[in-house]
Amino acid sequence: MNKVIIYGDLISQPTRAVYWFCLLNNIPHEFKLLSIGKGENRTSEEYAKVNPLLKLPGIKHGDVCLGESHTILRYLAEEFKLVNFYNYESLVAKCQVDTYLDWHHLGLRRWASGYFFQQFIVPNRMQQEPNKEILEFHRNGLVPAFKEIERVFLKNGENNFISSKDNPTIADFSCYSEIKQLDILGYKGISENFPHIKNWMRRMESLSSYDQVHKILHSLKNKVSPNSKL
Ligand SMILES: N[C@@H](CCC(=O)N[C@@H](CS)C(=O)NCC(=O)O)C(=O)O
Repeated sequence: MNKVIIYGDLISQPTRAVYWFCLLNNIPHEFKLLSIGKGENRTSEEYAKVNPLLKLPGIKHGDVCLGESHTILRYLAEEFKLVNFYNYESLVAKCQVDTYLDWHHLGLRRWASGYFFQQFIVPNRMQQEPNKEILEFHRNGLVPAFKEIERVFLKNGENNFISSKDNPTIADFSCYSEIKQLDILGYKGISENFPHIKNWMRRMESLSSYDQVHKILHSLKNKVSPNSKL
């Protein structure tokens, strides 16, 4: 069987989601690093053929080339018959997972990635001061996003995982990767105000291969200024 070639950079949330999913499920794969910092995703001729959108991650599996992490996760779950992670045999169960995946980009990622960009990328990669208004705008947007995750997706603790009562699905990997990133900024909003998300994160962290995928985030933690006002 062909290996899945994953093109990515572990600083990227959707790359971590795809990579973790492959490791956890023993999907035969090879990880090809394209450094976002060096702009390699935009200059590699090989990658332009895999994902013409030029964003990370992308995969090549035999002749199949895909971009967009949610498409990739759906593909992997179906191709490798991982029915628990995306129940393609039950239209309704599948739609419940899709509801989260469709909500994710504007519901959570917009706020979490905007906040990360101002607080981490602007000072560390662009050597500029974060824009306080933009930072505050994204930080405020996180609160309703977390409320919706607790109320709608975790059903205030009734669900152990994002779109299912008892087992993680592809939606959990996407959601976790986005939220975990806030940790390295010392963001305390979840531990202080969102107990259901906090408990769910602990459950995700007990899954195998967690450490391998998140090493990079722990190493970046040291680079965040201790004086940052979070
Ligand atoms: N909706 C896409 C988002 C992909 C995305 O925004 N990737 C970022 C990293 S998190 C990227 O490639 N940034 C580098 C660039 O735009 O050049 C997905 O889920 O895969």
